[in-house]
Parts: sequence; structure tokens; C-alpha cells
Amino acid sequence: MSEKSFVMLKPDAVSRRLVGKILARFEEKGLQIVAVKLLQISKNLAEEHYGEHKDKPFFNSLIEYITSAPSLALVIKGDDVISVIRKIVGATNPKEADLGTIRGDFAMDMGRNIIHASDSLESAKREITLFFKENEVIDYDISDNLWIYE
Ligand code: RTP
Ligand code: MG
Repeated sequence: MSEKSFVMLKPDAVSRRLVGKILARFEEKGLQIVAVKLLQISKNLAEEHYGEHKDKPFFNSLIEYITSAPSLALVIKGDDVISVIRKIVGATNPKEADLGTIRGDFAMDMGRNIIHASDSLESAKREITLFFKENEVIDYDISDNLWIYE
């Protein structure tokens, strides 16, 4: 079933100039970018986005990291895209993430794990609304989708 996920290339990904390589992985898989925005995330927005972690010991350093330089926010569409993207992204701890995943290939540290992806349909809806206005998400069809999906 076609779904949308919220994906964010964190400050380390943008500052390390990995945007092109990371987006290529999603495109090559057959997923479709339906919204994109480069932004410097404010403290308020970061705290709201990661609200579920507010009582964790790593919360303050997470907020500092996420607000430290620009991030690239995206909405990506495709069949079962939430779980497909979590697989492409890999485990939270890059040292444990499988090689071939984004975190496994490009990162070393939990606090510099270069990318966020929604973990459920509910989180995706909440996060997309947090970062994008309705008219910034463009629900277009790509004609070669017949070669991606049966
Ligand atoms: P994300 O939300 O960023 O996609 O990451 P995730 O689902 O894989 O992991 P989550 O448990 O939601 O953690 C959010 C982010 O917090 C940082 N973290 N640090 N030091 C630690 O123990 C620790 N645990 C989590 C990571 O940057 C993680 O991506
Ligand atoms: Mg998470």
C-alpha cells in the first residue's frame, strides 16, 4: 500500500556533503521524493519532533546536534515505505548497522547517525505536518512506476 514517510538528513549529512549520495539510494530503490526543504531546525521544533525522548539522558545532546547546522527534510512516497526506508537507513547505532545501509556505510556514532526516518504511519503523519504545509507536499505520479510496481 502506498504510504508517505518523513525523512530528515541530519546536520552531519548535510555538512559532510552526503545529500546526493543518500538521496540516490532512495531514488534507485524506486521511491519517490514528494517534498524537500533545507532548514535550520529551531530548538522548539527539534524538541517537538523528538518529544518522545524528552526524559532520556541523551535528549539535550540530541537537540544540540539536530539544531547545530542545517538539515534536509523530506517526504518520501512508495509501497510500505515506512518499513522499507527503516531498512535502508539501518540500526540506530551505526557501529551495529549492517553494511549496505546508510548508517552502516556512512556513520560511526549514535550521536552522529546522519539520518532520521519515521518509525510508524502515525509518527509519519505527525512529523510531516510538523515540517511541511499541506501545499508543500506534491502528490504527482511518475510514468515509469509501471516498471517499479507490478
Ligand atoms: P531517529 O528517530 O533519529 O530516526 O532514530 P531511531 O528511530 O533509529 O532512534 P530513536 O530511538 O528514535 O533515537 C532518536 C535519536 O536519538 C539519538 N540517540 N542517542 N546515546 C544514545 O543512547 C542515543 N539513543 C538515541 C540518535 O541520534 C537517534 O537517532
Ligand atoms: Mg526514532
